[in-house]
Amino acid sequence: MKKIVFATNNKHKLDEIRKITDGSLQILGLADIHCEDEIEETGTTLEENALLKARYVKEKYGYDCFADDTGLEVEALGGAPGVYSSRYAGEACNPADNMAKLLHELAGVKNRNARFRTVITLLIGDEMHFFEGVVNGRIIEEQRGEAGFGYDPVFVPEGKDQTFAELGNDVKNQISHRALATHQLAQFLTER
Ligand code: ITT
Repeated sequence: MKKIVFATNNKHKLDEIRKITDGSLQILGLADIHCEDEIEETGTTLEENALLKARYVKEKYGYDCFADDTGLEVEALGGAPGVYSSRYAGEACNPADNMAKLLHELAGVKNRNARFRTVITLLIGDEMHFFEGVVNGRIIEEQRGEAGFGYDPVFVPEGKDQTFAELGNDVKNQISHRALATHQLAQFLTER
């Protein structure tokens, strides 16, 4: 069976793509190839960061590889925090700090439109492919819900009244930005 590496240490992401591809591909994580390096995300776009990670693995280990990057893009903030979502409130910050900063920046702002965007970069043979998943929604004024991670407690996806954190992982994983991008990748890989 063809082997491909997903340049992540995140077990949830690995489980998700393995489920979607339903055993038709052997998907290895960084731990499976004994890569313990911290691959720095120095890019200024999601595309660049995903490419940096995939290219690192392809060049150092020779495997076909894909990698992802995700950001929350808020319209009234010109697309911020975007590629800097995980460190919006500073390098050593946590999701609570990031959400607090976001709600502070949006205090009194009427336009609450935002979107989550995931980009996956695939390096296979000599080819490079990009896949994108987007979920539009809005930032509410307080945190609601316990599930999920990151900005989930303040993000209500379009067509719903509850935040991602209130909707829970099962619902979120069916409609999320990451799921949309991952499904496109999975379809590409399984048809190939
Ligand atoms: P990697 O090790 O795979 O790079 P990461 O935590 O950096 O994991 P991402 O690049 O996917 O994760 O996402 C960057 C940040 O964007 C993440 O730390 C969260 O703050 C936020 N984020 C990403 N996906 C999210 C989601 O589904 N719900 C809420 N916040 C999310």
